[in-house]
Amino acid sequence: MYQFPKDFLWGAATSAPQSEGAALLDGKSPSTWDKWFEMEPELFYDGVGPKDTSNTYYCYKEDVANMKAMHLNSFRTSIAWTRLLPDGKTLNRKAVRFYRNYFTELIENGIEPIVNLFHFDMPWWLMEKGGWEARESVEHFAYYARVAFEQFGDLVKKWATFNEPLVHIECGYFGNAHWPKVRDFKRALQVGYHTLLAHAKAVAEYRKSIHGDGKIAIILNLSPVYAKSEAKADQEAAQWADLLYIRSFLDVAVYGRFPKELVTLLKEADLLPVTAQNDKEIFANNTVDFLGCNYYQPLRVQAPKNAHYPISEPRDLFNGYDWPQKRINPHRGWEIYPTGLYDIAMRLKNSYQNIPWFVSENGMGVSDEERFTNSEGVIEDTYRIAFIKEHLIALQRAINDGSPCFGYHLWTFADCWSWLNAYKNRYGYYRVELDDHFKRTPKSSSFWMADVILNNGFNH
Ligand code: BGP
Repeated sequence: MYQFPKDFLWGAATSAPQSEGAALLDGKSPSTWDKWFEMEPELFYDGVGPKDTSNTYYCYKEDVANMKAMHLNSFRTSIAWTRLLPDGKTLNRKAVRFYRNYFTELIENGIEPIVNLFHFDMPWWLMEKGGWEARESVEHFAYYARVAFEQFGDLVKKWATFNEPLVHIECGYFGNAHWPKVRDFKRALQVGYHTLLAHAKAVAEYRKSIHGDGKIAIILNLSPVYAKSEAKADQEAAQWADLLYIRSFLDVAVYGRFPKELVTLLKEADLLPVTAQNDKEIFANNTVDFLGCNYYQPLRVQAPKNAHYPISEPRDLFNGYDWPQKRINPHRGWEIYPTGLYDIAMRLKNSYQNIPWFVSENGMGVSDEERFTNSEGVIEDTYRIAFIKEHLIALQRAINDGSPCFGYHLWTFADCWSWLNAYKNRYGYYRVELDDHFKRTPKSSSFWMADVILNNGFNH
């Protein structure tokens, strides 16, 4: 029997921009996603944009009832900044009503809300002023955080500031999957710096808030980094990837400072971001109470030819490297490697002060999932059950070995919209039918998971 600790949090995660819908209704102003879709709809899979997400703005009660039927005891979503403060200053009463109703509905059904503030959805008005590149975004975010804590802090006792800050930096400033889709390493570093400063300021706001008696976290995608070989060049490349992708976030969140090696390398290359005098103190005084760890797949690294550190095209580290034992999810192309979850769990225990943490996202995206529908109309997602099981086994081993993990959230509860991929890959315990009024139907994994939760574990 794979048994989990008492009071373990079993849940699922989504985000406001990926699930709510009502993208420009009831006072909400556009985020970068809403505007980008207006400009280039053809870039979004099947032309489905951010207004066609899974409609929870209208049917959250149905979702909560389904969560209850599955025995979930926790659930994460985010607040849309552009809904709560459409112009950055004015409180939108309709948003307050919506989120209070939503969180209350969860609580009354025995499901603890875990609420995140930023899930890649930069307000358009702020993007026009430079987005995270502009220092003023830090103050705007701190104000938004303060308002959110004031309005919902009596209901919500577990908060997160950012979801996967690496992703909006990487995809927006050294890739082209997020707005403003530029490729500029120096600008990316400035964006990263301001994001983390905004995180620390939001933590400070929480601790000052009248409702600040709960806990606050950041959610990081902690994909463990593995070098291709023992060769010095590959080891160095892995160290750089780890420094940039993992430690620059984890060290700030848990220790309140950037890794020395990173600062030295950036200084030598004249790439240090612009900072202000008291920033160091802000980082140092505002470390997190707990962490969320999103884990999908590891990073396999090999040294690029003639590498000089810092490498300002970080994606060069991952190109063209075929790991012979790789198991690939054929439906999404991502590697399946449950041991990675064990490794990161033990690293948090051993190198990050035994910080309490939970799996805030893990999951398996599958395209054209309707092909697995059985004669009773249920999607038989046995591949997802196998995926979750393997990851839970790795997680349980880490917990037995002392890693202080207190929960597991699947991405996601009901299929939701995903950025440029829209509904290409489905992740939910529940199917959402876009052509049939967003109708929800449970997949096999939801029944399997309901049993796991009831027993707080499972047999083989
Ligand atoms: C994470 C994000 C989620 C979600 C998930 C699945 O990085 O936090 O927002 O989208 O990945 O990835 P994708 O939707 O790209 O398949």
